[in-house]
Amino acid sequence: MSKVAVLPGSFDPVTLGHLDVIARAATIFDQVHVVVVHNPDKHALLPIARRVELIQSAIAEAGIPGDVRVASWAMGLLVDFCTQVDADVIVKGLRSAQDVAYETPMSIVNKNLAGIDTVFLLTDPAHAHVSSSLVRQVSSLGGDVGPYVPKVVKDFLQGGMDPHFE
Ligand code: COD
Repeated sequence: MSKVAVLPGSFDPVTLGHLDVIARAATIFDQVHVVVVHNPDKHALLPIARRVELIQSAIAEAGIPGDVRVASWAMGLLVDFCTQVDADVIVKGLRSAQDVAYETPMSIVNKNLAGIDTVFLLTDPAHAHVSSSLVRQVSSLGGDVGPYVPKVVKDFLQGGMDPHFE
């Protein structure tokens, strides 16, 4: 039976840590829906549509195989998106005990709301220190974000944008 996963985040912007989790989820599940959701607790840098484009380009650039789809969701609960795509599980990445503390209540609430489990993939240690907020900070201060993000994101943030993004 085909297994469908939803991989949510704010992805502002998508990082190499996110991309690694997406690639690994694509080897485990038959269909992966990466979904960009606004996180009201975070000050946004990029419009949602731009984040979707950057994820799509990063997936293509990395040659991630499998059925990976990218969408955004602004219609309320994440579990409603999960129902819409008939998902079996939610997938999240974990970097630290802090992530466990942040993700655990969301996982329990999503289970209570819709009976859907959350599967956690441990970060690749090479990306354990990487976060979108770190990237936003380094970028805003003129530093090199190359070690933390896909090339398409680096190019976008550092101004050498593909005309596709203009
Ligand atoms: N390595 C591995 N994993 C990583 C890395 C890394 N370097 N960086 C981030 N991750 C993981 C995060 O732990 C997270 O699992 C995922 O990638 C996305 O991270 P972010 O930072 O882009 O996204 P968040 O944490 O801001 O996203 C939070 C959501 C928007 C998913 C959440 O707020 C949500 O589900 N909102 C929907 C509203 C809802 O339904 N609420 C009720 C239920 S709680």
